[in-house]
Amino acid sequence: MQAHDGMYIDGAWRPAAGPGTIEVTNPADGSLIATVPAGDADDVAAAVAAARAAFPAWSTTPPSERAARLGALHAALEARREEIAETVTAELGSPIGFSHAVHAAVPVAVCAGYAELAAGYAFEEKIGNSRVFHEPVGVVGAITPWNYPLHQIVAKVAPALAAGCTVVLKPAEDTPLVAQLFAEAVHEAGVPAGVFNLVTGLGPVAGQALAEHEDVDLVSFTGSTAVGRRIGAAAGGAVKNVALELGGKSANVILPGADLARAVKVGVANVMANSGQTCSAWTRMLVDAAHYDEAVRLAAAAVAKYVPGDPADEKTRVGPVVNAKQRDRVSGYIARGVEDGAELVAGGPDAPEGFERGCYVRPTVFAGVTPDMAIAQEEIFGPVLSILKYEDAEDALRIANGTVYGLAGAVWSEDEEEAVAFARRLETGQVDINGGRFNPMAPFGGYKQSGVGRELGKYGLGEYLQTKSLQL
Ligand code: TXE
Repeated sequence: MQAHDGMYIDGAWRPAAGPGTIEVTNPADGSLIATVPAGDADDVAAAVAAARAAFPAWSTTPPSERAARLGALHAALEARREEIAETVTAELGSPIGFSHAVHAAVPVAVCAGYAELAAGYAFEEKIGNSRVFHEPVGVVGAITPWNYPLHQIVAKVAPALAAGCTVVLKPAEDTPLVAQLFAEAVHEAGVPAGVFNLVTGLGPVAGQALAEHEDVDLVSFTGSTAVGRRIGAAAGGAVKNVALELGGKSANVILPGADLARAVKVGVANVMANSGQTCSAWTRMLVDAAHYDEAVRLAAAAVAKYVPGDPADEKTRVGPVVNAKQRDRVSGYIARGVEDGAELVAGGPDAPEGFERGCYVRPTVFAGVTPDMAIAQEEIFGPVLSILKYEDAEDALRIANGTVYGLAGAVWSEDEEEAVAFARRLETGQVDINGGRFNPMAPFGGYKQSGVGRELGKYGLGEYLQTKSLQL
């Protein structure tokens, strides 16, 4: 696959400061796809300097003009949809159908939403005798993961640009190619030099240098809780703004009387999508005692349809996980579930037959899971579903809220109002009611250790603004 051998800094592709490289591999078979430069602190410094120099002009560019650039960026991404889907399939291993429907389509929709929002946003308001201005925070350091690689880039860069901020992006080392495609689209959209900059590199080197750079005003990070905690602590020490989108262990609560067949089918699909590498995945299914055995039977039947396959094949529904480290981590959790006494209904810790060469994990369902087990508490980030039994609604609530995370969830009931009332008591940032659809403009973010701040829509834009009041 074609790759740039430099960094996109100040409107041009420039050679990296050092000689380091990152090999990008296809997790389906381990083959080398491309090599990109591994940036270091010098590349980060050059990118931050470019972003700082571009800030005065971009922050005072009329919002309508910023919106026009976002509209052009949307068009440039739209034109690359095919290439985006193929690139994500190659570097992440996501099935091509899912890459088209989600990895390409969602960021395009989010970008369109921000073009519209930027044009109409009230950057100034009047409160009594005060004029209140919402002003851009400054230079943003965006650090993104590999699981929804373009979506996570767009969810940070589009609102930052709409707000009038300038950006340095450090994408995940597993998926730098789609980030390069994004930089091409930014360039084509006529976004002025220095407003957006890309530094590919390793987390502990380029990522850390960006997070700790003293001329970065806001760090927006999506990734593991361990790294997020470090970034949050460093930002706190430097009195810097920070937005963190971290892990999850979301509950799918099926209340008695719900459409069980549909709730289980959608619940299984939710966990298998993207090989379970979704921070908001409903990895714990909670079912009442009377419907429990039937739910387990339905889940076993549903997961049997997720046969591992070649992600480039249109018919494949589940591909590999992103890399060998993730594969070993996920199969380690599956082994741990068995050791802890959970009942393996489908799948297991070994690689699926015929797929030993790639980073494949067997789609797995556990029954007999109790809330204290590691597989019910920790983020696995693979195609692994745990089914837990609850006694009554209060018990379901206790189990659902009984983890350190609070990112997402689902509630199913024949009575929508009952589901809404239950959802209001979940300690979590978003809940899907009876399979409600993803809304790219609704706020997304975590309660508890799932993060700080919100992404998407006007709340996402607000993260990149600071407020000034003038009393008249
Ligand atoms: O994440 P990392 P990893 C969770 C998921 C997964 C686990 C590990 O449970 O199994 O994290 O994944 C950059 N300073 N999520 O190891 O390391 C890194 O280069 C600054 C949930 O891939 O957190 C990448 O760009 N940056 C999640 C980004 O952080 C650093 C998505 C994420 O990588 C850094 C991904 C450092 N010291 C994983 N170290 C979600 N919330 O969706 C790494 N990075």
